[in-house]
Amino acid sequence: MGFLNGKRVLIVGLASNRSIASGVATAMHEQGAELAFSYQNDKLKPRVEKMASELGSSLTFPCDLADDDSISKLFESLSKHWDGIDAIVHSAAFAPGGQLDGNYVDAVTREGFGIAHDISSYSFVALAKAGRSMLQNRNGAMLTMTYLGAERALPNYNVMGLAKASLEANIRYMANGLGPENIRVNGISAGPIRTLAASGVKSFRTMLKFYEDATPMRRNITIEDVGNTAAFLCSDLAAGITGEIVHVDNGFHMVGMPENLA
Ligand code: NAD
Ligand code: 0WE
Repeated sequence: MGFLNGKRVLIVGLASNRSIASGVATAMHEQGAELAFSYQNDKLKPRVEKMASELGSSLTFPCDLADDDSISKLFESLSKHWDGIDAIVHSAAFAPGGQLDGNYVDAVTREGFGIAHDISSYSFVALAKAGRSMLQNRNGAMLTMTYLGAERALPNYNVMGLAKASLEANIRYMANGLGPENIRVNGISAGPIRTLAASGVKSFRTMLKFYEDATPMRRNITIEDVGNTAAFLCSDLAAGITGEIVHVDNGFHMVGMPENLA
């Protein structure tokens, strides 16, 4: 028995057991949720099927967030198994290689800007458009993952910072548009975690060390930390929370000067 008992949750963005989506899925499973998953491409299919089955789910469907037909098909397929969805978790982002390296003004291109905003922000409302009828009139919830780079300029995060700023505004407008249908929309701003999306980021090691030293909790965030907050935000315990962005970052975002430098 858990606080998500009887809830059906679609999770978009599972790629490995290090994915934030994996922490979310595990926490939600622990709280009694029934899960379904989408995967980006055939390469990820077997991995996602295996992780799903370990969480008691046989519901896995392909979905490329760049493609509206693919998104429609996801909900068409899922509707053959479920008559409704209680929550959709969006845990995906993408900017083309080269965008997240070096001076922002040099690195950004019109194409890179477009793709980053398309996959990392538009896709969240695209899921809402396609999943809306299945979320209606059942205390529905939507959740996405954002990062401090939306609020502050950070080295190398570059155009992804703009895309996350767009995603955060998207959360507020979606919350406003879907509230009358009893659907809540929230975001988690997670601290840095070593996932596939973080691999190859040059300054990542340094960044993890900087966070560990600067956060009031003196440690880095885990996918379990993010997963537990995600489970709460998608549950009826969070019934009064919408349009909100919860920082799950051990307090990093609110520190002015790190204590270890004083
Ligand atoms: P990850 O690599 O495990 O997950 C990223 C996911 O995005 C993958 O499953 C990938 O398949 C999916 N994706 C990318 N393009 C897609 C497309 N066109 N169609 C469908 N799926 C697509 O990395 P992660 O760190 O777990 O990232 C999940 C989310 O968390 C992202 O939104 C990321 O920005 C956010 N986030 C990550 C961190 C961090 O430090 N890792 C911190 C804050 C927020
Ligand atoms: O949102 C992210 C990462 C998103 C991401 C990562 C990649 C790497 C591979 C988007 N697109 C791509 N494209 C690729 O080709 N994070 C919050 C993790 C992250 O990424 C950084 C960070 C942090 C933190 C990049 C630079 C600086 C910090």
